[in-house]
This record gives sequence, C-alpha cells and structure tokens, in this order.
Amino acid sequence: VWKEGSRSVNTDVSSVTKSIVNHVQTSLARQAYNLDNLGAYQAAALSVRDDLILNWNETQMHYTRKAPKRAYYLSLEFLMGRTFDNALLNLGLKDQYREGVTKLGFNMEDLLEQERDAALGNGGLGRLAACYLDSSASQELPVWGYGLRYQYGIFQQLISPEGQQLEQPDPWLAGGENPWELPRLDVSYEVRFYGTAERLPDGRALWQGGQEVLAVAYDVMVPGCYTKNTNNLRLWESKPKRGFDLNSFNAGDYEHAVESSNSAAAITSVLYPNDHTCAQSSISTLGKELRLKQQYFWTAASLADIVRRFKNIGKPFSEFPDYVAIQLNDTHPTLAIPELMRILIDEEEIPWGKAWDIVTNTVFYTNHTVLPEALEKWPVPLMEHLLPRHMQIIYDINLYVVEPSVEKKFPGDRDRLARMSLIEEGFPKQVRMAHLACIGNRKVNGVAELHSDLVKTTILKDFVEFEGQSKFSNVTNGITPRRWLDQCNPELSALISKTLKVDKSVWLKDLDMLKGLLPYAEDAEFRKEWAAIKQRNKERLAHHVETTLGLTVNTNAMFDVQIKRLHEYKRQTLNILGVIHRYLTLKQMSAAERKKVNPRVVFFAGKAAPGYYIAKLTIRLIVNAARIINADPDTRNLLTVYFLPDYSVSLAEVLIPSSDISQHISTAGTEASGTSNMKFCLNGGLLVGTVDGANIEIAEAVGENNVFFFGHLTPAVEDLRYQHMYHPVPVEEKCPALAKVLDKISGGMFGDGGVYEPLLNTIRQNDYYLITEDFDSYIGALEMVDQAYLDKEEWIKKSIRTTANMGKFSSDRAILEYAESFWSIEPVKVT
Ligand code: DL6
Repeated sequence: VWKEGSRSVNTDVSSVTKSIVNHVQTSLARQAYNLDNLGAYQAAALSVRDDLILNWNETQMHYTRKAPKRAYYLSLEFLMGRTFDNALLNLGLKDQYREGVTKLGFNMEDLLEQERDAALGNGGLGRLAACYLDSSASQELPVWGYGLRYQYGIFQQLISPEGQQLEQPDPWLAGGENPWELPRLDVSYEVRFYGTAERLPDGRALWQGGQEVLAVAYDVMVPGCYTKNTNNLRLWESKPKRGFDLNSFNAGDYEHAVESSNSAAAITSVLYPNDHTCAQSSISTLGKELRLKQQYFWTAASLADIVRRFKNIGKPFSEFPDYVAIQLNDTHPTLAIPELMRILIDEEEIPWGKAWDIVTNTVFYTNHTVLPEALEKWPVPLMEHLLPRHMQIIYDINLYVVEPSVEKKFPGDRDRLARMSLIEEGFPKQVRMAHLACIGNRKVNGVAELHSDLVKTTILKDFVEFEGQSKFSNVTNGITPRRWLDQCNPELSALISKTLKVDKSVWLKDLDMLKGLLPYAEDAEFRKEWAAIKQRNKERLAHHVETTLGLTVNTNAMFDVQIKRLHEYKRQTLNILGVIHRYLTLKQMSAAERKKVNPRVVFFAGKAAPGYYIAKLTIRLIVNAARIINADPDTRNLLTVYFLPDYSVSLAEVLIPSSDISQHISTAGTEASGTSNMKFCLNGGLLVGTVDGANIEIAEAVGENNVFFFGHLTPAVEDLRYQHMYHPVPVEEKCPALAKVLDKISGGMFGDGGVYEPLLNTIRQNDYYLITEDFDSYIGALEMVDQAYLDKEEWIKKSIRTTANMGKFSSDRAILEYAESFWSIEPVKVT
C-alpha cells in the first residue's frame, strides 16, 4: 500500500548514510570522525526532516490546489513526546536508518535517547490532541492543529530525599535548533490587548489603543503513517511588535525600554501546569491575566490565519462553514467564538445575525471534564480590561441570543435564565466559558459514553432542554496504535504482523483486524511467544530503572502500574493505601503462607500541580512507604514499590508494554474517559478499575471477565457524598481494614505521621472521593487479580483477548467520527 505511491529522498541505506554525513559536515559544521551521540542524532534527524519537508510541502500545495473543506483543531496543549522514532516508523524508514547509523558506528537506541520530549501539555487532553494529529495525517484528512510554542513545557519533576516533589523548568528548546519545526517568520499577525472599544452606529465597533504584539508561526510537520500526507501543527510564538523603546533607552531608562519586549515574550513563555483546575481558582491575579492573554493571543492568531486562508479561495463569507470547521479542545479556545464574531462584524462588515449563523455553523466544542473546579470562568472586570470588544460581544450574545430564546421557550423562568446566562452574578461577575462554548457552536461532545451522558444530565442539562438532544453527542477517545503499539512495543507489533500474515502498514490503520488474534489465544506456541515478549518488556523497564535510579527490579513479579497526573479524583491514595494494606498482611503471614504469594512490583509515576498540596503529600507518602517496604527483608521478595520521577510520554512508552495490570481507579463519574487505560490494554495489560469513563467501554469490548472492576457506581456517588457530609460514620466502623492502615501511617510507620495528617483527614473527614466506601471492594479486586494470575496460561489468554478486542480504541476511529459526523470533511490523498 505504502510502497506504491510513495517517494522518499533517503530510501536505501547508502543514501541514508550519505545524507547523515552530509548534514554532519554542512548543517552542523562538524567532522564525522569525532561526533558524539547528540551530534549523530541531530544529523540523522535533519536527514529525516529532508523527507518530511518534501512531503509536507507537497501536502500543503495539494490542499491549496484542491481547496477542500478543512478542520482546525485548537488545543492549548499538544503533548507530542519525541518525534524521531515516530517519523521513521510512519515513513517506513526505520530499518534503513538503523542500518545506516550502525554503519556510521552508532547505536540507534542511543540516538533515540538524545531527543528531548516536546512536553507541551499536562496530560490526557494534550496527548489526545497529539494522537488526533497522527490519525488525521494517517487517514489523509485535511486537518491542522493550532497551539502555542511554549519556551518551557511541563516542569521537570525531581523527588527530594524526603519524598517531596520539586519542580524545575523544562527549557526544551535550549539545545539549539529543533529539527521538527519550521520557523515561518513571514507568517505573523498583530494581536491587540487592552485599549478601548467604541460602538459605531452601523453595528461595528472600533477597538483601538492598548498593547499590540506579534504572533509568529512555527510549523511542526506531522507525518501520516504510510502515506505521503504530512499535516501541519502551527504553533504561535509571541514577539514584541517593536524591539524596544529607543527613546527610553536613550534617556537611560533601560528597564522601561525592554519592558514591552519582555511583556510580549512572556505570553508564550510557559505552559500552565494546573491540570483540571481553572486558572481562576489557583493562580495570582497577574498569572490569571497572563493565562487569559495566552488564550486570546492563540485564538486570535489562529483565526486570523484561518480567515486569511479562506479569503484566498475567493468565496463569500456565507460559505465559510462549507470550507472551515473549528474544533475547540475544551473551553480554553472559547474566545474563538467572540473573536470570529469580531472579525466578521468589525472587519468584514457582516451583519450581526449573519455573523452569528456563520460562527455557530463553524465551531464545535469538546468537553473533557465535569469536575466543577475545572470549569473555566473569567472575571468580567478582567475581560473588560483586557478584551473590551470581546466583552461587548459576549454581552450581545446574552442579550440577542440567550435571553430572548430562553424567554420564548420557557416564559418567565427566571431561575433558568440565571442558570444559563453567560454571566454568573457575584463579586466579581464571571463569564462562564462552557456556556459560551455551548451556545456558540454546532455540536457539543463528551469523550466517553458515560461522560457524554453526564455532560447532558449535569453541567449542560439546561442547554440540552433548550437546544434539544441532537446537538449533544459522544465521541469516545482513542489512541494512535502507531506510537502506542508499533513504536513502544516493536516485538509485539512484529508478532502481530507475523501471526495475522498482514503487513503492519495495513493493520495499524485498520485496528479491528486485531480480532484475527483471537483464535491464537488457544495456541500454546503463540502464548509462549506472547509471554516472552511481555517478559522482555519487563526487563527493558527494569534496565531503565536500574540505569536511571540505580534500583534493581524483580522481573519475575507481576507488574502493577498506575501512571497519570496526581489528583485526588484519580485516587493514587487508594492505591498506596492498598499497597500498605498488602504489606501489613504479608507481615502477619507465616513463612509457609508467604511462599504461596505471587510477588508484585508496583510502579507509580505522575506529576502533581505545583500548588496542589494534597497531591504532593500523596507522592510523599508513596515515596516513603516505598522506602520502608522495599527495605524489609521479610517481604521485599514479594512486594516492592517504585515512584518513577518525571513522568513523560517517553517514560510511558517503556512502562506501558511491561504491565501485567494497570490501575484506573477514579471515583465513579469523575474520569471523563482516560486514555492510558486504552494504551495498557492494547499492549495486553489487564485493567483494574472502577466503572468509570472509557473503562466501561473497554470492558464491553474485551469482555468483563478480562477486567477487574470494583467500587460504587456513578448514580450512588452523590448520595454517599451527602451521607459523608451530614451523617458521617467513623472510618473505624465503616472500614476497619482501612482504619488500621491509616493508624499505621499516623503512628509513624513511614516517617513522621503528623506530616500526612492533612491527607489522611481528607479521608477521615468528608471523604469526597469515597476512599472509605470503595476500599474493601478494591482490596477484593486485587485478590481476584492474585487468584487469576496463579493460572498463567489462562492469564496469557486474557492478555491476548484484551489486545485482540481493542480495535475500537484507535484514534483513527475517533477522528473519522469527528470528520464524518461533525466536520463533514473527507480524505484528500496526496498522490
Ligand atoms: O479527553 C482527554 C482527557 C480524558 O481522557 C480525561 O479523562 C480527562 O480528565 C481529561 N480532561 C482534562 C480537562 N482539563 N481541563 N481543563 O484534561 O481529558
């Protein structure tokens, strides 16, 4: 399929080596004979980039010529990880480059390790955006991403000897030129902030004064898998419009002279690390203003670019929705709605009603959480100050759309109107971004079936009653099998191709073909190969832990993994309390009893938001519990615990293929979807989880007998919380096993118990995340895991069946749903 229509510059080993040497001498101005791994990586990356650029150029030309309808994915986060390996695999050039670099005296694995992760995201939301870009290109869909080129990605996490998380900046661009991006200094737009907006009699407004900065484009090439189609991720960097103020400089006022330059550069300097917390509740007033500036800067530049491209086609604006679909990844880009209104009304002189029709037929909104603290709201005074024209437009939408239509449908229902208003009353008043996103678009979706139902029955219930069910739907998330199987687990990928007798270029793009593995679960020889690959992946992880942390891992144990952002709702606390319970149980066993126990290694990794005290305390408890448990000669052969610092996409790529089980144990109704659950299952790891998010659909796909469910269900959660709040029962009565664990911690088993009291009190007091309620059934589920693991052959069958049934969770399926049901775009193959 691929070889047919493709063309690459460096298709054979000798042209690969020539091109690498050429880059060493010309681009790097170095000598091939004294090159280090970093230099060799840079030269090899530049060589691959040559290929990408040609494909990218052709793709963009082809799209311009054909002028198809395009979709634009606006995401404040793109958690891309590394590019080198992914590009080689997608281009089908991995073997040639491996051989080429070996010929030059290097080892491919060493070169791959040289690349820094592009960590421009916090977690699931940003990684989803990256998977969707990969799938769009692979499915030959004309989709561009728009984001920000942060100077600093998500912080680097260090763990102090006391177990405290420490944060350090991540200057990911400091190593020099980034081979995967193309600076487009010729593509830039002016973006205004502050100033005044004066309404004109013709309905337009004149927004002037204030501060103007430049948005400069950097294009990141996104190669599709086994296709020439190479899409674009355009990232904006902020630059001052004028270098610095020469008058102030001449007058000796250096600080003032560089002030505007610094304030412009600050806009894209850093990614906000507050996962699931809207900026308003967690950061300072100045920080808040900067965050809102980031959001407007990015949406304004992206819309200016989209409108310019549309105008080049030469069509009237009434046809804008026939050529453009804009997907809002959560509420962060909601300002795109008033910004597009502003462009249409003030610049293109389109009447208000027509402009509103265009906007609401162009924009789509994906919700990623129903957690109240994550719902964005911006203070009206801040909005009025920073974006005076947009505030007018938001008021107008309330006045012309929300108020009359709600009044018409629900006459006199003032409470409803107050609930649905774009403005929340209070001191100060706030703009509700989810309401704006919901009213100003064509379709709203959640990211897993349960979550989409919750969106409709909780946070957007009034809007469903108002606008009807058909506007609200579900697109269950997906993951790219290229990175999350072929790249991270090459041996398993090769075994699948061999067994299905199908080239990976085919099944990687049609993941339902994995079903063909099902009969092989009964084949003892195949099971042996399957198990051997899992074992080698465990050894690869153990090697990683040994070389990075100097710790030895028992690879004969069951590997039990929980890796995700630290958050109370994700309940890493439940996991570590369960580990301690296991430890206490082991301590009480006789030597003979212990002999029957299967050894277990528990891995944790994840970052806590820097200001999230309880999440940081959980890390501290994990690290200190690990220290004591791993040192205990009675139990250390049977139970060890590791907290791997500085979780990243690259670390996930090593951890995921090695797991026997992974934990996705959020309080029911809180995890919108989860995507790492899909990654583990695709790699044959079994799932321990609550009936939440995409866990439910995974269980439907792989069979409930292949997952370990526990815990209360979503409909029970609200009542239980009410009871904890108003009729609390002491933990000792409700759950004695848990009470014992809490007492041991308080008693100082893992260092000064007092340190952990604030964390333990969250459970002893109102236990919002219901750890007390789910603890016993959680322990029960882990016992079922132990039981099931005793029968190794049956376990491997479960593992094979799990992988075989994961086809639905390819991000190709998800992106095609967006393309067909929402955006109405079609593949445009670059031939
Ligand atoms: O949809 C991607 C990802 C889901 O898999 C997670 O379940 C969900 O928690 C996450 N949501 C966010 C929301 N953050 N904000 N704002 O990251 O989205």
